[in-house]
Amino acid sequence: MSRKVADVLWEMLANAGVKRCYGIVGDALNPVIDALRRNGKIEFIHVRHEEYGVFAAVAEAYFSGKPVAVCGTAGPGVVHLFNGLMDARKEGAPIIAIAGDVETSVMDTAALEELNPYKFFEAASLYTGRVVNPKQARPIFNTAILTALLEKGPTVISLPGDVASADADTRSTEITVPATPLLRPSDADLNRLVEMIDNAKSVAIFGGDGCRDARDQVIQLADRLKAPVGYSFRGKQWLEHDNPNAVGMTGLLGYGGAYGAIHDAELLLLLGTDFPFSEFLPGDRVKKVQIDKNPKHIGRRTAVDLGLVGDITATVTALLESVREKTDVHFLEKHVAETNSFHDLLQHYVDKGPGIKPIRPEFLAATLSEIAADDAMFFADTGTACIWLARHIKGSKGRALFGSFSWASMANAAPNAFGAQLAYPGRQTIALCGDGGYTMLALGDLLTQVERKTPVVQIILNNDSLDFVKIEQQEAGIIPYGVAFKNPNFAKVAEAMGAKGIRIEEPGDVREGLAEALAYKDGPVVVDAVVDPFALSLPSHTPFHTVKGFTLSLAKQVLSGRLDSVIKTMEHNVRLV
Ligand SMILES: Cc1ncc(C[n+]2csc(CCOP(=O)(O)OP(=O)(O)O)c2C)c(N)n1
Repeated sequence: MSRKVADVLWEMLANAGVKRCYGIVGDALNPVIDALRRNGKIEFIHVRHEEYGVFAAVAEAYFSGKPVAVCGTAGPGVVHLFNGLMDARKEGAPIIAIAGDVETSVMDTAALEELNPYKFFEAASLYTGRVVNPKQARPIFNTAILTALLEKGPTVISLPGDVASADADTRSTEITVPATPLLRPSDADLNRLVEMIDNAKSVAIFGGDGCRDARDQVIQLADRLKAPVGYSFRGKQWLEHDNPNAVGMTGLLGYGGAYGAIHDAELLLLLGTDFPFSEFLPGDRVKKVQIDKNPKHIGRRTAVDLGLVGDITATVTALLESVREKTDVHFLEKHVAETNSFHDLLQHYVDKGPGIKPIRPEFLAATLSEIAADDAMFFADTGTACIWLARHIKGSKGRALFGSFSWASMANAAPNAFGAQLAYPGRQTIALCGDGGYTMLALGDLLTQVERKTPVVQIILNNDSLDFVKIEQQEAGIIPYGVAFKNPNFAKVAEAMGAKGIRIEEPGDVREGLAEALAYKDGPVVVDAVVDPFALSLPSHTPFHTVKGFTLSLAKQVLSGRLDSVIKTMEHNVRLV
């Protein structure tokens, strides 16, 4: 049989390091999947929802740095990929989406399932190629693969069935991934930075995902400068653990002395971060230097005094050659002490947890962190799970923490953990899921995990509500509305679907229930944790309007006869301070 366009596709993807393709096939993709089967080097992961497949691929691609393929067909199946591809774009995961397209003979005729891929994918995709002629195959596949890998994001290959099954025009399926160049500022710019640092009485560091490979260098720099180190959610896993200068996070999920440190410093170094909450960053009173390998990040969240383009590892390594050691530890010690006292405060519900019913999520998360493996991979749904991950799950050299941190989609955690389990079999992959998120997307694909016997631990924070939104509404001074629902017993549902189900209602059962889940290796586990729906969480630095709004909401609820809920909220949270 002659080589088809679809054969070239898989051969090139395999040569670029793709190991898996997640998705759902049909119509235009039938010749494509037939070629995948013939090829034999790439595993097809048949999911029940295309979006689930993309979230799984995102976790694999983000952690492995290798490209991962996803597929959907045609119009509606392609549409289901979109939210996941936005996530890939925001989280920086190299994903190549193969989008089944209508036959070339009916393009632009409003055919059944027809979708203009250029328009549709514009917001998500870094590159979209539509293959209408076999001669385009090699250059389009090459561009899609390299763009995804080098720019770290999603690309789309829109492939009509007739072209996929046409004879290929090329014999070559080689793909050369260029080596990453060393990227750092010029010596003159580095000298300016050294001068600013040497002249500053106090320096703070705030780091993001760009510090991923620069952990040792940043910690060394912080040590040299006696600088407290705060971090974004994406920076936490690289900069928090085993770092005596760590002072926590700022922002809505914030904790510790990070907010104080970055506002009180004379000079702030923003390293590899595009932290989006400008209101939590200092204004003109603090001198700011931002270093990022993406020039578009410089100065967009807060005005900076110096912007340098460079990879954090290369730049900080160069900096360390000439920056002078500081000796005054006063500033550092103050903010580390503040961080320690905040940690004590956070321990309140952890320590009291065994005696409080409904179960406090803080206690659940802290217990999980304590008993999980040193190389466990944790994933949090957007929602309150993020708060507990940020504040109570401890990172380590071998651990991984991930979520839809920059795109902030619901329902990412279970598919993330599934993808991570396929990529890193044997490691604990643990999803902290919202009940809203789990029932939105993850439940159907529990069947995929069951079929594959994938030992993913998914812990559902069963609070009968879209709790995070309830908090948002309270903060805005709105009476919570449209956020309550009734859940089934998820453990029973899981058992009925062929998974292991564990329901935890008693605080005294938390440790044992979680340990049982982590020890189970024969397939997926669903832990149905009935947690306190009033486990309200305020950020470490709460802007005035937040407190005012929250109080306002309570007042409005009293006036509208919802005193019971007010009392419960007060009862449950006043103890925090
Ligand atoms: C796909 C999507 N829809 C809506 C939102 C807005 N949103 C953010 S958090 C949240 C609530 C999440 O509720 P749940 O999953 O039950 O978790 P909880 O906060 O209760 O822990 C919503 C609706 C979103 N981020 N993503």
